[in-house]
Amino acid sequence: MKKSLALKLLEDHLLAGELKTGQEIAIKIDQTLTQDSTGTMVYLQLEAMDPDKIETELSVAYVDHNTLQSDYKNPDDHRFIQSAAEKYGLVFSKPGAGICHQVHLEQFAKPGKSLLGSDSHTPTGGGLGALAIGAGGLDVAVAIARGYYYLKVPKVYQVYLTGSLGPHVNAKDVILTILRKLGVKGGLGYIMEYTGPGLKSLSVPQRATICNMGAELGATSSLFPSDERTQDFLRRQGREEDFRPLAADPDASYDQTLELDLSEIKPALACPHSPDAVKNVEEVGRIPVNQVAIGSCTNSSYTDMMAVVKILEGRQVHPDVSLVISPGSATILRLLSENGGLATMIGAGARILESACGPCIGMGQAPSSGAVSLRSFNRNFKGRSGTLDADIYLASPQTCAASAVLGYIGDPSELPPPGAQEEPENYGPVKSYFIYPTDPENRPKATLKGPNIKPFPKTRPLPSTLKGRVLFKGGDHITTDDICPSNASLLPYRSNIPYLSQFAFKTLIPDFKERAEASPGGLIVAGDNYGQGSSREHAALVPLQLGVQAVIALSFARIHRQNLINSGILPLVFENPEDYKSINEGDLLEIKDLRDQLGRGLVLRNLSQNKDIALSLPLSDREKKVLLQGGYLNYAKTHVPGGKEN
Ligand code: MIC
Ligand code: SF4
Repeated sequence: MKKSLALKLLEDHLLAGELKTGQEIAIKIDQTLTQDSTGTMVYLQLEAMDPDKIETELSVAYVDHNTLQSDYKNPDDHRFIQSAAEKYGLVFSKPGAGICHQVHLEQFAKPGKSLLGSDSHTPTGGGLGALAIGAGGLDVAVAIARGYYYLKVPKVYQVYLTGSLGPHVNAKDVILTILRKLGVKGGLGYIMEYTGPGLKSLSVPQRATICNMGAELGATSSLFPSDERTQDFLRRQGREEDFRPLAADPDASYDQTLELDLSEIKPALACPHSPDAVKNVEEVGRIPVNQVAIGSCTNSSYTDMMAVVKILEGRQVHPDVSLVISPGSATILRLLSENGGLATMIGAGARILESACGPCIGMGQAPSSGAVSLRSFNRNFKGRSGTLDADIYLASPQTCAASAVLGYIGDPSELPPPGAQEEPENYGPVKSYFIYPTDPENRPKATLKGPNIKPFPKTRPLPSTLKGRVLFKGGDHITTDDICPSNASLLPYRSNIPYLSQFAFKTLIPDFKERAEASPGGLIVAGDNYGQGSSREHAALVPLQLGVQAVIALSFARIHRQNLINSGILPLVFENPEDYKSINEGDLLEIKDLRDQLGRGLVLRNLSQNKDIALSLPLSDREKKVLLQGGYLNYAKTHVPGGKEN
């Protein structure tokens, strides 16, 4: 069979299992990345496993999310992560180095290597041909300590590109157009693989933008081949030796194909409150805008920043607009400061932020009440900006910069084209923010924990009878931002699950915690795509802390489903969608003989309605054992893929 590149890379890394769609396999992980808001949990779990040495070729611990230091909590987390990196021999990337995905693309990701990251946008690395996957924190801790990661063999979705982008169009418009066509569930169970003659017109930073927002399609990963554009990028980054050509076999077979002519793509806009609520900018009319934010791991590359500079040159930010810009890395910030780009931004009236996630995760720059904020970011879920009633739109840096000048969401073609943006001949990557591992004998024996770093909640072995009330019934596409909200006041508590649990589901209902305390051992009922968005395992640990035993949904997002299993919470699926409609909040539910029935169809008795409901719980043998033992941590300590079983 002629193979896709995705299949080739999975095959190269296969440790156990069969490469058949839907089967669970274990793959070797070459590199990991963590960021601080998920990283503290990763390193607490790594400490609980306490390996003598790490099993990856390279593991990098970034600090880019919680960089606001309004008291001791965030800096204590940074110090803890640094001490864990030093103890276990990881590279520590200090705050200021930039956003993990941008920095990793520039300095560490390699074509053909596997990369697992505790952040859903890890597939950014697919832009240079890495097999890059986002996962929950515990999966990443296991990859560091044990070298493996389990996943279901995805199908492969070919996106066949022809043509080349017009002068006002950004790679962001490509992925927004794909989101418009396929929706936030469209990539579920797939690796998105980009092919076709249009490839050669796209640089690595443009490819990375497209792969980055593959996360919003729900895809397992996104992947470009490694070709002369990849070699060129690596040469400019001073690491041409990392280049390795990689491509699918000619005439490889794919499970699905989408054809896209890049020349036909127009400036696009994701409207509130979902990245797939996409229209073309020209379709929406003149929406006055109050805030424009440019940056994030999606669109903060050097060429993106220079497109913004060219639009701002000789112009002023509109009086009613606050324009904030966060360049993606220290390397980019330095280049902009050397070539005068920064001076142009400041001269136009932009507010320059440090190279970090910043407003993308609500770390500052919350919009005013009811404001319209236009962002070059990847997520516009309700409340994520820090202002519940703000309307967040997503667009390219070009559309953002033009709108900041115009005062309304405007098509960048209303201003003269900024011209093609060349990458610098030599990026001159900044290395001064990295702390590299020392010799094993010189490493510290202990980590440094501040008072806000609390132990993670203990998982429970599966009971034989599960009985509990429906604490909350939600609709489709409930995000991890709904389950465990994030903003500048909550992010400092990412190491403190008991505190965070007070805010569970706060964007949807005010009293989830009180409900959970009044009916211990409760359940959650939801519609399609439950747990979409972030990889944060906090969205499983918070319900675990509150005693939740199971979630019953029409379907689950990939990373969140695994996080639930890792935490010993059952991800149950309605066999018949009508049953979802019939269940009410407060109903008392029961499943008998759970341990014996696991992995088969389950019968749930709705005791309040005297009605039986058929559920399914498709599990691999490994997942079954993990649930029976009550969580992944203990299981992984001794498990060897394809080897002796626990
Ligand atoms: C996000 O963009 O939602 C985040 C914040 O980067 C998350 C990680 C987190 O919740 O800490 C992600 O994408 O996984
Ligand atoms: Fe950071 Fe935003 Fe990217 Fe998440 S999506 S890693 S918060 S920049």
